[in-house]
Amino acid sequence: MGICWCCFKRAQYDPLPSLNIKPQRKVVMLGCSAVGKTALTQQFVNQRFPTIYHPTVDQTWTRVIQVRGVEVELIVLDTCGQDELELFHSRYYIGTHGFILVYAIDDVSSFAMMETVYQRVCDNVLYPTIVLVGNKSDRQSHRKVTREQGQALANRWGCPFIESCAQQNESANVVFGAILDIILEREDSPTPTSGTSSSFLHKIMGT
Ligand SMILES: Nc1nc2c(ncn2[C@@H]2O[C@H](COP(=O)(O)OP(=O)(O)O)[C@@H](O)[C@H]2O)c(=O)[nH]1
Ligand SMILES: [Mg+2]
Repeated sequence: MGICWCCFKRAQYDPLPSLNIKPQRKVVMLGCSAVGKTALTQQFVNQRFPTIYHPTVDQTWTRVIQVRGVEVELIVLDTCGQDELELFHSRYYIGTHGFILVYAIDDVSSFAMMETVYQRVCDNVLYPTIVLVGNKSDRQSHRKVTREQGQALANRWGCPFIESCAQQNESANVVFGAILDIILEREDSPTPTSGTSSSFLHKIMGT
């Protein structure tokens, strides 16, 4: 059971002994199958890259992560993929704080699908918090979607854009760190804006 962010911030200054209750935030991995949703999730929660490909049934994972000096239990719902959009369940958006939309840079149809998935999210959530991820950045010689195309889409949505390689642990940490940072940033200043300027992303990208 999570506690709200305001209670948590108050608890930071509370002299009562720690109850070791961490605030929880939930994020959902969305995108076509085989783009690397599970690989990114596994790299983040278990520090390993899966060697066998299993088309995923929806699975939930958790990991405690420290962002902005705060320990948060991040719940990650790794979905089976939205190749068929009727597979867009209410559990994808009910109680969800952030959405990680993943395509593969070597698969143009997975990039095209991002628009449809985004619309589906927006149909159900007002001002959703999103990070757009172009995965498989190691497959440069097979690249079908340019970095500029990914960035342009993210600019249009007003969300951060990251190219990742799920084989690298650091890459997965950047993706999940970014979404959590934006979630917390928006909770601190809840006025919705079209753009998102994550200080975490500015820091990691040196901007
Ligand atoms: N080269 C490369 N392969 C990846 C990467 N991420 C995932 N894969 C491979 O892509 C396939 C699908 O990955 P998976 O995570 O299961 O995709 P999902 O269906 O979106 O969950 C698997 O064979 C993975 O090993 C990546 O960053 N680089
Ligand atoms: Mg999967």
